[in-house]
Amino acid sequence: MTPIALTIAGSEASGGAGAQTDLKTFHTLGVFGCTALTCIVSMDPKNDWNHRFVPVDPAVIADQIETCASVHSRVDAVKIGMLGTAPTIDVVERALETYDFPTVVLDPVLICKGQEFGGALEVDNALRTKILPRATMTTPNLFEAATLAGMEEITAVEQLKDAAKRIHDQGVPNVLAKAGPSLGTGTALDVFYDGATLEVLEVEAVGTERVHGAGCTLAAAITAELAKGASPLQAAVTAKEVVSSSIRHGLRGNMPFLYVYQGEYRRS
Ligand code: PXL
Repeated sequence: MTPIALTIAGSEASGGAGAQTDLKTFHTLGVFGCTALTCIVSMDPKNDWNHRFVPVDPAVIADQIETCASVHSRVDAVKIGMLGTAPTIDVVERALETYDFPTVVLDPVLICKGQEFGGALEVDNALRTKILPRATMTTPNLFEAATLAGMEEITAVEQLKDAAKRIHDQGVPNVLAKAGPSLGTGTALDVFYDGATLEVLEVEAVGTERVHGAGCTLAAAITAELAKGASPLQAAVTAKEVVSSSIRHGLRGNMPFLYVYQGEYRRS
């Protein structure tokens, strides 16, 4: 049976990140994708590609999740991306309670370019208390890992390991704390922790510049692999390969950063 994954995420119109990226990643990994859009992001070419952010009415988010959960005989895994507002977090929390999906991967997108910092803090706290405890796996980047772990900053691998453990101890069974190329190791380095196994996962770094949509691709690939029955560690290893391929085949348009393309990844 074809595995099915749902992404609860924002639309990023260009196709470089968000729900569009999630669907492409699911497809490339042989997983049927469906969506519940939480917000519409339109990057502004007249204002440094700032995010114009419009939340979707919470009732409409609930409707979309209801549709996905009802149309398909089962949803094997759910990815949660950008939620963006406290009312969105509330409605997603209720849906997770109602449908009790077997696998939930949380990409804890904390701040989005263009969001007010004041609002962002409220959203961070709501994400931590209402969604994080319902996730089976989470994929924070360096900034998000430091925030969720209550650390000042993370500048070394040992600190990243510590952050992964602290986030695990908040009730998330599997944590992939991501540094990517940011710790200067010459590799793309992430730390996996599941309470027993602590693994430093490294692949050759494709570059060091910021890549739009890489984090979405990683979490979506993990979701797809978990939907197919992979273990969390194996899902993380495969997802890093998918991200490397998507960066290697990334597109360079008019934005000052590369954006990912998943379509050249070949399953072996
Ligand atoms: O890459 C984080 C991200 C997630 N979701 C949406 C986005 C972005 C970044 O632009 O727009 C909708």
